[in-house]
Amino acid sequence: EVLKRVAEITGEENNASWSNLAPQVAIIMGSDSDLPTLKPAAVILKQFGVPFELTIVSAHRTPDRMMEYARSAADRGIKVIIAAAGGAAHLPGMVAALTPLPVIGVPVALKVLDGVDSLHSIVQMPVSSRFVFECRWVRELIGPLQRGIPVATVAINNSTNAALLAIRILGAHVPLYLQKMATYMNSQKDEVLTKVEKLEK
Ligand code: RP5
Repeated sequence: EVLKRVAEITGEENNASWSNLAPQVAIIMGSDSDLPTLKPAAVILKQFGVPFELTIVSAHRTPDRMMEYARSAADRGIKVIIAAAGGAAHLPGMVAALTPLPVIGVPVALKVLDGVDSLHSIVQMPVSSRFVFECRWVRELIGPLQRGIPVATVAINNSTNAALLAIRILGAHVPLYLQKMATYMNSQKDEVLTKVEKLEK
């Protein structure tokens, strides 16, 4: 079912050749209505040849599934989680609280509030430094600056950047991904320089 979905959104009939590998990135979202927003992330991961899985995990509607999913992710070989949600977007923060893996949050814009609610829900992690520092004076000294459970939040609806960031994180241990990232960056540079040349002609 998941493979079918990935094939659907990446526009390819057969993903078996690469998706048979153990997924390194997990793309999860609060609802299937988030799927169009996550499509660019899936396309980028596919383009870079990064095996990923993609599914729906709702913090509010399937809390038990969310806990099970987040707690088992690292043991299943997942290295980075991209979590997207809209509105009261608690999924990325809750998942980050349940796994030591890096979590990248994608705020999804809904029809009201233009996604600012989602952005603030994801970026403003409210976990107190109390859990991190046992010593009271250290807590009081740096408490306001320290929070403890980070979510690397990208811009509203920007799942492309979420995927690129995930690949950079993986690239710390996989030189091939760094090479591919350098090539990707060069192609962006060339694209701009071509436009400059055209404009200045
Ligand atoms: C969030 O509520 C989801 O991430 C989605 O962005 C939003 C609306 O969900 P649906 O009502 O479309 O299922 O949990």
